[in-house]
Amino acid sequence: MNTLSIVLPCYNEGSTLGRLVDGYRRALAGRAGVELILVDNGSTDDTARRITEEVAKGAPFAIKGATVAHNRGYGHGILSGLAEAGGDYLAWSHADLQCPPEDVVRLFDAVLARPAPRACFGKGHRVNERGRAGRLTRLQTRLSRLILGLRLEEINAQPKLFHRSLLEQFRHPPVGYELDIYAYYKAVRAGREVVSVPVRFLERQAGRSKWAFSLPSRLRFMARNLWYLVVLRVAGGWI
Ligand SMILES: Nc1nc2c(ncn2[C@@H]2O[C@H](COP(=O)(O)OP(=O)(O)OP(=O)(O)O)[C@@H](O)[C@H]2O)c(=O)[nH]1
Ligand SMILES: [Mg+2]
Repeated sequence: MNTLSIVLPCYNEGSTLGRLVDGYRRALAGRAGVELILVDNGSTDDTARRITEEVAKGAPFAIKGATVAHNRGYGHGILSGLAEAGGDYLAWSHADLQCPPEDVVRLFDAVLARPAPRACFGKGHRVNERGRAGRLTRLQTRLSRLILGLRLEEINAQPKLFHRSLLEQFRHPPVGYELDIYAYYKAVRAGREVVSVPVRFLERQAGRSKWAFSLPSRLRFMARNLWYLVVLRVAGGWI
């Protein structure tokens, strides 16, 4: 049996954590060989306590917590969770109720249905209209083609899922949001088949965006993304 570890990096998601884990309890009901890893990514709210509570409640699958004492970024949180993962296949998704838990299950099945699942890179592909955020995503796709010569679509769409052999190729993964493009880029460079499933990126239900809360913050995010594409262009073979 192919086993799966799902990492959810949680940064100040205490208010919705119970609902998040309940969603996974429903989506994963009846699936064997799955573990859920909830990472408290140096949160300043009650996320750590909520994770402890959810782990104590248990689930019909393996559930555990991981802790990052001081926040160093989204990517660092995911990597900390992956370090604790025991599954053959590894996945991550967002922890703020914007990414339906069922997506991970559908993606896992889509990857396993391919002739060579170990050589696949699974990802969500957001199909709902997302206004300005959607335009930024399309711009990012065009820039990645221009700078890297690769067609990387819907780079930040969740979930991401791949065989653990790809993780062994991560030499200098970034600690920020760039981890999504890094993993995707590594997979495409390694000739992995990209398997996409259509997903909906839901409206934020609580709290506020950690990056898209003002025009300067959006511009900073874009500039960082652009910079990282250049980094991959120059040093992609070594990192
Ligand atoms: N920004 C940020 N997010 C983190 C971090 N660690 C984990 N996350 C999680 O990453 C997910 C995405 O962050 P968001 O700020 O919601 O970004 P987004 O979903 O792309 O943007 P919105 O549509 O504005 O919500 C959330 O579930 C966060 O809890 C971190 O260090 N920084
Ligand atoms: Mg979000």
